[in-house]
Amino acid sequence: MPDWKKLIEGKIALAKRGAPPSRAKANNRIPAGQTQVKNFPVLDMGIKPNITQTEWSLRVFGLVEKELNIDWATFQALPQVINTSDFHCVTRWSQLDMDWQGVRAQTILALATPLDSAKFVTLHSYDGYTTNIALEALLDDDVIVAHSVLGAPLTREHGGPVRMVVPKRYAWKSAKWLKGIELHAEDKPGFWEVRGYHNDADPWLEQRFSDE
Ligand SMILES: Nc1nc2c(c(=O)[nH]1)N[C@H]1C(S)=C(S)[C@@H](COP(=O)(O)O)O[C@H]1N2
Ligand SMILES: [Mo]
Repeated sequence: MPDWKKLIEGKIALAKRGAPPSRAKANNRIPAGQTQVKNFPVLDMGIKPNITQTEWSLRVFGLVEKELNIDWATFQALPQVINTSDFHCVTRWSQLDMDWQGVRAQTILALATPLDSAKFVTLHSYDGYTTNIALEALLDDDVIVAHSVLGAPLTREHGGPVRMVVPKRYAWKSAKWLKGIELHAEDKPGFWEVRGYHNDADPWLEQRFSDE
């Protein structure tokens, strides 16, 4: 088992360490306090669940008209898109031009039909991780339930077989090893959000911590 306390403190220290001169770069794609990388770092809590395509399924539940349980074949049969976006981690790296391939979150949510009372979402992962996001933010065109990136299926370390990708938020909102999308009326802070990370996490507003 990972040493949770050490991992959590280490990660917060990384994210809080002295910011480089805080200004968005001229090309306007690297938000303030971020540095561009090209090696697609791996970040998580250290549990990397090994889920095969056969074992994988995605449950959409809570405030929906129709609860869904999507298996691999059903997922592959849904309309597939490629959306290229930039990926910003609160520990200060950004990787540009990530060509996420999969199904738009809005496509899956439309199948479940959210009730009018549904305003917030918890994403659930196979490693026990959770993160929260406003339903409206998940309905953006660029939010992808992804199975591939950079021309290949997602590796286990990057959240394969399937992860969420929310490009307009810091990457902790992009749940790896996705297994559930739960809709609520009230907001329910997730794993990092209860540990002081910002609820909204917009990298262009530098919403890193709720106390900043
Ligand atoms: N299930 C799960 N998803 C997760 C995490 C995690 O620990 N568990 N870490 C988050 C964090 S903090 C980041 S920065 C990104 C990193 O994604 P990557 O490892 O593919 O770069 O995954 C996010 N999604
Ligand atoms: Mo992160």
